[in-house]
Amino acid sequence: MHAIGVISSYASWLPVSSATPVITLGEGNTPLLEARGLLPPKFRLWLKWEGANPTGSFKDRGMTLAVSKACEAGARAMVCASTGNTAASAAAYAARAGARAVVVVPQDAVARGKLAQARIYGARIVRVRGNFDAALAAVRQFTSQHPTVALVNSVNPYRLAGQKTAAFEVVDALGHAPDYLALPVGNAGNISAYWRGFVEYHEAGLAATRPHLLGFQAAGAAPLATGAAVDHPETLASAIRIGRPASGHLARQAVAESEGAFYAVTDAEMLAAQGRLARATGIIAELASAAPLAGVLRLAESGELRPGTEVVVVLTGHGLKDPDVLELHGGADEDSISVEAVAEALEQEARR
Ligand code: AN7
Repeated sequence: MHAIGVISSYASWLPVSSATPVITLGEGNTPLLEARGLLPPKFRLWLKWEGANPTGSFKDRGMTLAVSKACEAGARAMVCASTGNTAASAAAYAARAGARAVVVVPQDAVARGKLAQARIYGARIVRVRGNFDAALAAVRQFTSQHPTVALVNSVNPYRLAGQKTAAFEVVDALGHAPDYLALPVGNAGNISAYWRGFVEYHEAGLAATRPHLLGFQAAGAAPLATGAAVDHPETLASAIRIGRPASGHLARQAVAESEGAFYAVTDAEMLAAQGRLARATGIIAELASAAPLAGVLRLAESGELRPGTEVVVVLTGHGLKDPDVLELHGGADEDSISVEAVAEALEQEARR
């Protein structure tokens, strides 16, 4: 039978039973696309396109499991703090489950498309005068005292269990683990989940090796790259504007075990990589998702990345959610012309 969604596709690897209601929107099974022309030919670059998930980000992999398990346990409402994508995903899966969602977001720091998603899915949106870290602390405090309200941030272990399926898909698609896996790091759940997935496949004999994990943060919000918590994280990549990552300990352990590293990239580097990606591949990834691409381009240039290696860059979310960032790339519309003048304009292009 054709499996729909990550729970049915990878049930034996997940903490589910016949008693678990499967709340799915058909997440996972996302494309692994080879990208030529971005790195020199001595590297092999693959893009794991997670913007192809139902709400436009990798969060759906963990949300299907977190919401399914919350429903199994009888929870009536889902709550999260979010820089945007978790809010959109929680709201969508709660809608699918017929449950309430309450999302707590930092005011003026969430991409417009993500907020619009949460709104149309019917979530209650609570905007706080504070950053993501403060919002997460508030919802953790509340849910610890209210067991019928499920906390669906990645501190919920079901989130990481669902998200590890992306590592399984990478190995299933390539037939082996890549040399390097590069991804953006914010609250540090996803990098920890990938590591778990690679370790489990390796232990089961389904992959001979495990990749080196390369975690990329925004320079103004880089607690793991610098080793110090950030009180006032700042970056245009609002998804990863996080100063005190809740899963920082897991991520540090994963990067150490994999013999990988954390790095910081600037907003300018991310913007350049976002534009290059779109022109070279036809993919619009969000700014945070361009962080690992920017970083890998830099490491390949500086010689830190061994030639002959295979690299997977995880593009975690869809760029269309954040039109304000896309507009920073310029390219304003030309003045309109008469219908009669169209032929002449096309003629010019045809001669180029
Ligand atoms: C596109 O939505 O934290 O290191 O609240 O949206 O697992 O946190 C989003 C994070 C990378 C970082 N790429 O992943 C939220 C939130 C995108 C993201 C990350 C996020 P983690």
